Amino acid sequence: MIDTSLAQQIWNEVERAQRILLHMHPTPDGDSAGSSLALRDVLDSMGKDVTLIQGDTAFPDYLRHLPGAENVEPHPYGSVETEQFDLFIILDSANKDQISRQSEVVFPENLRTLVIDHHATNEGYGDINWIDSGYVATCHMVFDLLTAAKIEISREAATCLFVGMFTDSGGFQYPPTSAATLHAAADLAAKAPDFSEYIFHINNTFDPENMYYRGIALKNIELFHNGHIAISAVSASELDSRGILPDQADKSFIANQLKSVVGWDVAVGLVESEPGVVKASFRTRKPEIYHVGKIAAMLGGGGHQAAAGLTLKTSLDDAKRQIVEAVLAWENEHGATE
Ligand SMILES: [Mn+2]
Repeated sequence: MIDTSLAQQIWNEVERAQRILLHMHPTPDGDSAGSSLALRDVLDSMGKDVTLIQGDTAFPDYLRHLPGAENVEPHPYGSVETEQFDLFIILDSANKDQISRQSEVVFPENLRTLVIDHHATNEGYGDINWIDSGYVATCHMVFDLLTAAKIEISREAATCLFVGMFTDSGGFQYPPTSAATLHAAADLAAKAPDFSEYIFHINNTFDPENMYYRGIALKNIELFHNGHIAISAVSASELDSRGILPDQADKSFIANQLKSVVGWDVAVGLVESEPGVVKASFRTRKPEIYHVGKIAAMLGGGGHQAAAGLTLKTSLDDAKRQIVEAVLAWENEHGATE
């Protein structure tokens, strides 16, 4: 639930602004794309001059059929003339790295910033911050914000919000999915009755290379700490050997597969996207013991209780060592026992 006075403050801010900037975070997911596309649709209907930039990453093919995707502009934050905007609404981005990693993110003095996010690690770096890790998706926050102001949600915006809620919750599985999540999803589904077609596209838009990666990743499983930590690491040369692009190496999928094994409490998919750069995806089957968002944050990453991400500028072997050490340090501090 959004606090009434905060909702009022946010809408006052939107009211005052004419030129509004929105972005997507690096490697955008359904929640980043869905929340920004939906808000773009709503603000556009309100007569605002809205610019939605794709940010660091090319807009991914599997999200390209989302309504409004054609309005995404192919710029990173660093190439935008930010002085021209009155307000930057920053969605689903736990820190400024999630705005851009290509250049330092600076806000010009005249630009008001509004952060809306559900990552527990978000410290609130905007002029106004609405951060609530009780939400499973930023799309649900946007839904509540619109509902609080009794703003009409179009079929297109409803589709985008539904998709973000569905994907970020893993199909309504992950905490903190609640009755409130399902009520919001039901309202959105009523406005966008063909939601399942969009979910089909998202789950069935693979390249052969996605499968080649999965094959290598499942072959490379290693266990640490008496088998409580399972890590699958795929090197840049292995990607190369099958013509797999780093974006086709879905390490979150692999981490989810690993965590399905009884006893593999912390599951990590590692991909060396280029020599010396390792990207990690964390999942846990015991979020009450291992807050992987906070564990990833110990190494400069971030995320949620049961799902998190991290980039390390090091070798694969050193990345494994750092991650295992971070999990052990977390256990020592929080008294995780078997
Ligand atoms: Mn999210």
